Amino acid sequence: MRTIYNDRHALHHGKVEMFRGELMPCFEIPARVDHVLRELKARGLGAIDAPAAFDDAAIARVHAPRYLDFLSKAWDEWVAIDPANAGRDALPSYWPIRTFRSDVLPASFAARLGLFSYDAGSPLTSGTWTAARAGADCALTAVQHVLAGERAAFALTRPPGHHAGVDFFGGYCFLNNAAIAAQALRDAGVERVAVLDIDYHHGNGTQAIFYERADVQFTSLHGDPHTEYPHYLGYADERGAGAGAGFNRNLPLARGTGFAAWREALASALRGIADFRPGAMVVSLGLDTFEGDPIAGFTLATPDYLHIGEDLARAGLPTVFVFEGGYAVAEVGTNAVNVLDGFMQHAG
Ligand code: OKP
Ligand code: ZN
Repeated sequence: MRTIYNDRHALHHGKVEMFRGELMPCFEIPARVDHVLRELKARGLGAIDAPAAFDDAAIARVHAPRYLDFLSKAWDEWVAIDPANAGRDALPSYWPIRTFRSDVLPASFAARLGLFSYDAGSPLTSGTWTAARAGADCALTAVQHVLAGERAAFALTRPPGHHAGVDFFGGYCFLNNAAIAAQALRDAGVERVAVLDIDYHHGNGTQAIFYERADVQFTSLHGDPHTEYPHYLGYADERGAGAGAGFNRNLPLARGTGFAAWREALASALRGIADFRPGAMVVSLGLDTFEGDPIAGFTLATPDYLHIGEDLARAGLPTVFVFEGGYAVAEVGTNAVNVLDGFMQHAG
């Protein structure tokens, strides 16, 4: 399987995130991708290519103009407030929750930082825009290879994307690479696209982007939001709305779920995807379902990821894999490549 990778991911390197009232070192670090890249090379999984450069049009198909405008200029604004800001990340500390206005863009940078985000765990850094933008190019390039007839391609990117919505960042995510990939497949003429999100955390951004659409079906397996981040979305009764009614499916699982129950949920998810008869599938590939993950609660083991790849291959669809979470840094490479390896062994 071909991998699309760009080293600009490392330009996004947050220092700290807010956790239990303290600023803690970030979990989402460049070394995550370094481990995946090393494992791909060690196991000779396939070509590792640089992304093509796309203009902003494909990204603007998913994200709002005022959000992209904000994000692309945010670091310069942050440093203009105080030159000392060059040495610290920008973190929001207030948000326009219910009853506040979000149509007015305040002059205050801090106010707009809150308007375009939903948590204090996603530091905006000097290289965030460059890294996220290169990640979107990786996803779009992976799409091109699949459109050209390759069975599958892997966008090895960070920061991740599935929590980012039309006009907000959060959950370490800034541009929604999986949504951008799905929309690009649609725009290239694939009539129905399935997005399958197997990250531990519900892909609230991807769900919201496609919630009222029947042409992109969203299915997610994740920790029950009653107890797990992102808490405010990802419940089983969210089935889509309007034209999208019936095209959203959430399979929340209790913290502590092991591979047998997880795999049954995956089988159910894949049956729903088959019923949709998609022309292609985008997989939000999070590896934070691993038993050793520091911020998640399932108990999947390293060999289980080979079986996940096998099950995904048996869906028989052209598949774009997009890297999402996975914070057990020493093991994330083996776990990710196990999925891709298992897939290729059963891709037929
Ligand atoms: C991003 B992705 C844990 C609190 C939760 C946000 C988690 C974002 C996960 N300290 N922080 O879905 O892997
Ligand atoms: Zn996650």
